[in-house]
Amino acid sequence: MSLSHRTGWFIATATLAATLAYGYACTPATKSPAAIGASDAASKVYVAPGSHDEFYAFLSGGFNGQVGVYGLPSGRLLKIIPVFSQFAENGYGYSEETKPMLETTFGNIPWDDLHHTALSQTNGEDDGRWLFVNANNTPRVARVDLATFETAEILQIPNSGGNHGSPFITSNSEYVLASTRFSVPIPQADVPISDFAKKFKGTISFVKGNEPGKMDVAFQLLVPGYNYDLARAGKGPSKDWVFFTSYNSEQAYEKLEVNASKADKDFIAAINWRSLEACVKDGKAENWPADYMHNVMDDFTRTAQVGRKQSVKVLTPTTCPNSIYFLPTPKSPHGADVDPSGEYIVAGGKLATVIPVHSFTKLQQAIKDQAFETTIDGIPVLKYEAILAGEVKDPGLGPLHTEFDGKGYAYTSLFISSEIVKWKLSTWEIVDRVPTYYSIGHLMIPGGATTKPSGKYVVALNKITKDRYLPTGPELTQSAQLYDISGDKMKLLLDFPTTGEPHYGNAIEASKVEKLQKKFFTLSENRHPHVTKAEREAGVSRNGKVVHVRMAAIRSHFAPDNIEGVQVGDTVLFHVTNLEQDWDIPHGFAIQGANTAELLVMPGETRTLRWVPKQVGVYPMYCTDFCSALHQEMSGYVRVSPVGSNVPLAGNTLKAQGQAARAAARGVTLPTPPGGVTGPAHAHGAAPSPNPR
Ligand code: K7E
Ligand code: CUA
Repeated sequence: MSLSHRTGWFIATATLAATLAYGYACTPATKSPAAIGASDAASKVYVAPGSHDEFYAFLSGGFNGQVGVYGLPSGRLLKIIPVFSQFAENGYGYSEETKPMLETTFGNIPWDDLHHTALSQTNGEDDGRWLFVNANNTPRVARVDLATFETAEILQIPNSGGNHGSPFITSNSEYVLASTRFSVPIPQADVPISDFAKKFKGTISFVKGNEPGKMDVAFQLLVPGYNYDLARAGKGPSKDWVFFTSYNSEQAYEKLEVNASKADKDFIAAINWRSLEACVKDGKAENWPADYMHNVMDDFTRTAQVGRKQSVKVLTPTTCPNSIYFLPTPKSPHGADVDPSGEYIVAGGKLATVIPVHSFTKLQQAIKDQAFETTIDGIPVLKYEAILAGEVKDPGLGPLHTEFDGKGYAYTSLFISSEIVKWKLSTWEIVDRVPTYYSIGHLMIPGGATTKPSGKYVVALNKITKDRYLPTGPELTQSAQLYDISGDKMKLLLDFPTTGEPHYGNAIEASKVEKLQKKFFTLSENRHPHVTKAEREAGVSRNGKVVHVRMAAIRSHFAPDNIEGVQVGDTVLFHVTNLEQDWDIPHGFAIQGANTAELLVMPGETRTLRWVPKQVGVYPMYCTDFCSALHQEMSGYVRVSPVGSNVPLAGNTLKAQGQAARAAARGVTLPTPPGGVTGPAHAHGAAPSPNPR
């Protein structure tokens, strides 16, 4: 590269770095909602009461560790799915059944940072079965089942220091990708940080994702100690390849802001996963010791099972040659996105003044021609000019991410200049640009990551909200914006607030997901060890200091609803089974002084709340979900006696009532605990009506 070219880069970089450091430079010219009349825009996002949205949008929650589910075009929030963080609303991560989902080799981690989403694909199209998401901080990948909208499985990623370039997916869901953002000693070791260049490495992991309950790290590729940022799998002709951006090829380990921004170009790593697979098959991978967990929600006990794995298959660029190439890419690239045809690989060089686009055809030719600049740790570096399809000139400041409409156009987010630019693939000319409010990160088109984007809307996922909504103190809601892209010009239709900080998201035609919906769990299939399948099975039992309460919940009572004989310091486990077999009838459970969350129990499932009473007294418990006209009656009491008290353990279950009745018939008087909790005259009545509606 010529000296003047270098100087140009340097000046551009210095300006951009200053802008990055001192805040976003955007000053919107106007606050008015772009060039479309307000009522026109309103009618385009109006979904009449009782009607459904056309798309489900799954937006990552960033620092809340959750996924927000929204309807598009209305922007209505439909659900929050907890994945890597505890969720007070339904007791996820607090109940005994769900706590193990958050188990890692670092212990139970009740929160994480969730950045990206990837819908499962068949033949390059979203199929609506699963949503994969990443945990950035303590590296993990999770599978959310879109029949239940629940986290079904979490796999920890070993040999990783921040799982950012994840969980992008190959076109038949063969692999879910995971790369380490921070290079670390691999395997982990006590080494001086200044040994970075010698000892620190990156890994790129290929996770088997297409068999429910069986996620696993199929193999890892050891790569130079850079920061691996984002990824995309190829499609069509490039479907056997994956593309990862990297930055910090300078291998800086301090003051990265300056020291990792020096080189003109960093790299996109182009990796042929078929060739890696073949190397593994030929026995070229080494088994390295590793320690990572795999937590699976069992479909029948509805309890998470924790598995621990002790080794991982590792390949290197030298043990598996011709499987990885570096594509020089200006400058500290962030996003790497592949167009629907699979030909173009678009980089978001966040400090670059152009948007570089690589050609898959040229890449293949360059490999054939050995058009290599150099080789790094066994990885050929291809010549930039040999692989470049084109550059989008003057796109704006801070290009990050690109999505596609399937009609030959690409849409790139520009963080610093707060805008989306629309440009034409193959001519690279910019055809439109719109402001975003403000500081857009990712953007998302329904199906935009697939071979068949819908091309109707683009959603801007913004970092800064400022004046867009009523102020709410120092912390403002995050902001998404919906633009109509069906015509030549993008039109802003709607702002809607989001939970957490959405990084990426996916949207899918509602019809693909709607038809898979599970309405309740089948009670007869419930294999929870403490299930109560009918009221007469409810009961209380003691095992040392542990009291098990098998409790039935059905409109509008608990059985038992009076419990005596619990002592201060006991661990009381309320195993609450919801006996309902109907859609949308959860019951809740709370007891005074419980220092875990409340439970929300879906029809047919069992959930357990742990309660350790600290003081004597009589404590109310109640249903927290307004389930019926007599919901307020759905309550009861637990009596707590001092340690060593002779109050017998008893609950007023049908079983207890039956025993009392049989004893009375034989002329025997059973010892009745104070309060008469075994008395037959209880409000449940004698007739065991299992399902009063
Ligand atoms: Cu926010 Cu994908 Cu984590 Cu870009 S990342 S903005
Ligand atoms: Cu059950 Cu309210």
